[in-house]
Amino acid sequence: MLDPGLIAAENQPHYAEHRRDYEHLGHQLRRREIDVEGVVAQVMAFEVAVPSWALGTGGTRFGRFAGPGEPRNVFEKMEDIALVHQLTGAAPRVSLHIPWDEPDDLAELRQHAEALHLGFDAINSNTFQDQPGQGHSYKFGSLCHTDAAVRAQAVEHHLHVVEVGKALGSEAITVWLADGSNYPGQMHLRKSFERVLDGLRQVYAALPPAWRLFTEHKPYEPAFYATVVQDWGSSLLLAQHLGPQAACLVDLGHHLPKTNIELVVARLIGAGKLGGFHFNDSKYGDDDLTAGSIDPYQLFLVFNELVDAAVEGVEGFDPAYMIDQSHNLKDPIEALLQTVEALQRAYAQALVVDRAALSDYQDQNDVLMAEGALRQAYQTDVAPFVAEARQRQGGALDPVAAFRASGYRAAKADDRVTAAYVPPSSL
Ligand code: RM4
Ligand code: MN
Ligand code: MN
Repeated sequence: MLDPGLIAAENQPHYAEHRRDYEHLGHQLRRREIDVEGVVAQVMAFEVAVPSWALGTGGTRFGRFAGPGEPRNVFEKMEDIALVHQLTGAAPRVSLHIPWDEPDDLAELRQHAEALHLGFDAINSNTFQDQPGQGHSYKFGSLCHTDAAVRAQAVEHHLHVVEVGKALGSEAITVWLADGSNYPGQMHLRKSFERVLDGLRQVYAALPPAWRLFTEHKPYEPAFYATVVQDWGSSLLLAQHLGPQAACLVDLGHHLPKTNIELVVARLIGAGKLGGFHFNDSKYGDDDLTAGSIDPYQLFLVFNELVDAAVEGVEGFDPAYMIDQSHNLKDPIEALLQTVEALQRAYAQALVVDRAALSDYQDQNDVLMAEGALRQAYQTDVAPFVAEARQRQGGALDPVAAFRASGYRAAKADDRVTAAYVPPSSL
């Protein structure tokens, strides 16, 4: 963590200018009858979880180009996440991947998190890789496998993940399965789904009452012909069969190009089954790029659906917000600071939509004006609101500048000198 005085000193020379920008924006929006203080308060309340796997430099199957001062273990990753939270005021929880970031001593990790004022969000299972010493291979699937012994091992892993989560204070498990096939005929398409559902029923039965189980769909990779949970329809079927504690997780990168993701989100909200998000952005597939870097309008349109549901008070609407990115080129901390800002910005833009006007235009079938209501909000530069929300929570007016000025990465490059951390995504 940084000395709060350092953040204040970074903010100070820019404060007067920021205030002018903030007042000016407020003045503009008051003319549109927007509750400016309400928007800032809602941005301040926005929280997103950081994945433990995002703090080391990521890689592809072609290689990995590590940066200096990377965290070497989950304890150091938590330190970096605490810094992201300190600078943004919006990242108070971590989403762990098991067994990638499973510590030997769970109580010690929980204490470490508490000392850093961090909590734990949904915990992730991993049956897409074989682990050393494992009895059965997941080469041909885990919960969908034809061999009952493999399926039992995969169920056992999920039960273990729930136990780890309980010890840390998580209240949800995210299940993304690589299960699928590469060639027509390889896998029975209908029965493989039934086997997955059967396995998830066993996991569901072990959930504590306050827990949720998120099913995460993905169209392809590593299965290149047919993935068992390939789309939101399959995910919704699972969640509906499992019961009220199950819901669907939307990873923005898990859609084929040009999929209307905001429509997927609206459908899941309508079905009472939107469990949460893995935020990122994508140009082609599961690219895991910085949220808002490729299609910020789509991100805004997704948040527009979320704000719409919140304003309407849709029953049971309580999605978990998480990031799922791979930082191959950018400094992971800087990429996360940029990500949080992009999410807050999309949220603030959605909050300044004139909803009453939009609704009237929709009723009147005034296509141009309805679209214009969304465009007007999207084209509003809400950056001063987001900066204001950050600095009111002790964060930085410009988080990346404050991070660079702090010398944190250089100091860690000196401290974290043993063997470089190898992220699982490069294995
Ligand atoms: C998958 C999926 C999961 C994530 C892994 C690392 O594509 O997005 O959510 O846990 O990658
Ligand atoms: Mn994901
Ligand atoms: Mn993914």
